[in-house]
Amino acid sequence: MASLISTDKQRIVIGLGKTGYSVVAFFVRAGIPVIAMDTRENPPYAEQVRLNFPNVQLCLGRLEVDLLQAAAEIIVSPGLSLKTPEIQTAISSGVRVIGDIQVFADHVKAPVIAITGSNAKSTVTSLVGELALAADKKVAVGGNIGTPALDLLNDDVELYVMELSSFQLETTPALKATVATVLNVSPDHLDRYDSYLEYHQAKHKIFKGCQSVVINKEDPLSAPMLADGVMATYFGLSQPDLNQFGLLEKDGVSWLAKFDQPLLPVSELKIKGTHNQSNALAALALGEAVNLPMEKMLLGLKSYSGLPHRCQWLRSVKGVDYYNDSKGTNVGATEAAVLGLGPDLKGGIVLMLGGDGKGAEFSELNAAIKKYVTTVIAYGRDQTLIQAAMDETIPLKRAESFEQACELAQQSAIEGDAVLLSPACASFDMFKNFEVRGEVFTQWVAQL
Ligand code: UMA
Ligand code: ADP
Repeated sequence: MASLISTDKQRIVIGLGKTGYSVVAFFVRAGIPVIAMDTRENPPYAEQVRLNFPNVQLCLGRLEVDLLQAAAEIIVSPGLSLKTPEIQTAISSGVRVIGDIQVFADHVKAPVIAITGSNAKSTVTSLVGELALAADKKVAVGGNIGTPALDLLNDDVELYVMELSSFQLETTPALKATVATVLNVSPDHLDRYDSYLEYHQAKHKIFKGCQSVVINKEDPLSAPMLADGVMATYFGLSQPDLNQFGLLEKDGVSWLAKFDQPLLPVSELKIKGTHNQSNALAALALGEAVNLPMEKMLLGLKSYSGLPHRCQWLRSVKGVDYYNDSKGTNVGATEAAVLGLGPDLKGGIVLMLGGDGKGAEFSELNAAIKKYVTTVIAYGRDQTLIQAAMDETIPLKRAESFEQACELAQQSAIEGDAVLLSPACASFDMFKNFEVRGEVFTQWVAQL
């Protein structure tokens, strides 16, 4: 691997979380000198670096501009914005600043499926991973979904399926994926970006140098400007045209289909909601782009039961279905969950909304809520913003704690309804992360 890196001059890795540690380990393995920096005195992986790589210089508590300016290259972790003044100074001095995904792209030898989007990234990434396994591929799945990209690099791997966040794409100027997709774009992370446009532009870096693209035909913001020779496949919930995946009605049965070819009845999917039909179609399109055989993919698709915390059905109590969609951390996700689950319910949805809205505009939920939601339960830090944004005709109850929100939701639901935790917010005001929020909800439902 060392031969691929042209200079032996000092790299600086900024951030000692999961990503930073994986980058330090990569450079150490390649024999490249590296300094690890973090704004924090005690970043999560400092101890592991001291223990495993005692020769790596640590620089903690602040970013040293002099060192940054003298570096051959800086590799920034996704949690830190490029707008950080010290990083800006280094960029102005002409130092190349990239992220771990660019290092990965520079060294990867097998085809890469690259997946981003405001929502559905993890679902589609894990699903494509399952489809590849069903097709007997040696597949590695990682990126924003959990395992840092550089930890996946291995000569035995035949296919990489990568979930990429806008934070990771910001620092990836030339990904050169085999196939790339932006599944959908709706506002998120507006506490980090100056504008929606800036966030959109970061997402679209995924298309740089790719061989083929998969486009959501229902979301114009997902479509790139295409260079000649780049093959495009489309997916969406309407009847598919040539080179498109979509839904086909045949003898009263709804099928996932490619053009005029029915592939699998929708009723055979374990993952529920129209948004998940869209996710399944996207996954098939991505798999096909790397030549996974359709028959094998359909076997994988039928057995895929989804990830926890994503519109996860928990149980039914007194005719009320409880769903954990704790990963619904922005307005677009919650809108999809409501519109996805609503049509199949006998009654309506009691929707639990709350947490840290990251600057989002909650009023964008009103249309979906009016269609399917009987009561909104607002809780957490931004509950006043949520209440102010909701249409006055929508019954809304405020809760002082998460437990009270659960109780109010239970009391508000009648037989045939669903209680849906899909907060449209990050969890950090009350919980360590969305997983803990989902687990607390799951436990509360279990004891009902
Ligand atoms: N930090 C500092 N000082 C530093 C460096 C980082 O305070 O010098 C802080 C950041 O502000 C952030 C935290 O440390 O709050 C973690 O940042 P990091 O870049 O070290 O994060 P990692 O542990 O390396 O995890 C990252 C992704 N985290 C982020 O983008 C914030 C993980 O996605 C990803 O799984 C992992 O790399 C492996 O690729 C998490 C995430 O929340 C799940 N992603 C966002 C999302 O999905 O919405 C984008
Ligand atoms: P991400 O990794 O992008 O956050 P996930 O697959 O974890 O995506 O799903 C997060 C949430 O996004 C789900 O809990 C659900 O509320 C919503 N969601 C799932 N599929 C879609 C879709 N196709 N379009 C919009 N929102 C979706």
